[in-house]
Amino acid sequence: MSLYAQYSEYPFSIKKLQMTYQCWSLKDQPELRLSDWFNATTDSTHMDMRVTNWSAPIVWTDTYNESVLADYYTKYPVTVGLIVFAVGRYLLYYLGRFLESANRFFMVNQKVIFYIMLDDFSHMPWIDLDRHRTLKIFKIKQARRWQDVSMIRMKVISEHIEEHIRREVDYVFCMDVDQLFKAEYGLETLGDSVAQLHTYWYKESPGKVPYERNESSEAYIAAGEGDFYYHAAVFGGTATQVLRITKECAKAIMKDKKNNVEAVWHDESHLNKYFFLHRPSKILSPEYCWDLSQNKTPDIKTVKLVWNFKNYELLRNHL
Ligand code: 5GW
Ligand code: MN
Repeated sequence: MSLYAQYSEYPFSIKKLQMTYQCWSLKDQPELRLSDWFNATTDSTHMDMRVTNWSAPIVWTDTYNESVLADYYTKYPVTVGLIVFAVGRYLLYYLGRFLESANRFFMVNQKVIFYIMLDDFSHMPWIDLDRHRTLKIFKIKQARRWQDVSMIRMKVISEHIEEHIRREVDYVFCMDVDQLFKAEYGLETLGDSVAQLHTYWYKESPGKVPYERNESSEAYIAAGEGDFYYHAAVFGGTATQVLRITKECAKAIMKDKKNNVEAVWHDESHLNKYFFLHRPSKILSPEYCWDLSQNKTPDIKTVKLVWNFKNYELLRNHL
């Protein structure tokens, strides 16, 4: 009977077995040091933008050593989750091509679980996935206003990480679906908490970026404060950290709602406040989320992910 009780308390989980195994073998697992894989030496094109003043690496195309990373994660494998929302017309227009490109370029040769949050199972596109890739599909409710779609994301993500994702993956990314992978997006992007530099603002000083300036919002950042402006279309980290990020953002969003306040850039404003208070341990260059309609400057070498085109008429009329 007690055996049965134990069994039902700890249902079978591969991730748990892996964790147990990792505990046994933890002594043998050397930590991957930054200097082993990251080249912090600044060249003229990056204008001193390779390491932050709190010592977090800013990952650009020519800063990482792919083979060192591949060797390390072959010895100590990880599973990476990718959470994406696709509701209403975004499901029809973007999900298929987003997933096809992710299958091809996201964490090649690593174990990946795609978590798809959608509002209509019957519109789920059929995708041929490579080995090591799994899809999990969840149904969420249709939002009443378009602003709510991005706002409920934080809450829904935190609930799913808490309920199951944290036992299934080591690292997890959350991304907008209106994007396409264009080149390998790999192990160099993994870290405790990972933030994405925004294409439009990465060369601006903090005084000029669109942080929330309404003092009554939880997302408020005072003039002159802040480090970088981060794009909410990509963020990630360990499952534990992403749980913390999304929980805090969801809490702040709810608080604002109660006070009848809405930050101008919605969840992005709150994400920026979170990363201002809890600085990310790794930052991705704009090559990891580029807007192709921007002119490329010499610092943008290999674009790994781009914004997909938007037809606002078509996309937004339904909400
Ligand atoms: C629709 C109209 C306005 C705002 C958001 C939506 C919307 C967003 C939607 O109808 N369905 C949907 O799945 N989303 C999810 O939220 C997508 O994953 C989308 O990529 C993400 C953020 O919304 P975006 O991409 O319209 O936001 P921006 O900042 O890229 O314009
Ligand atoms: Mn988007």
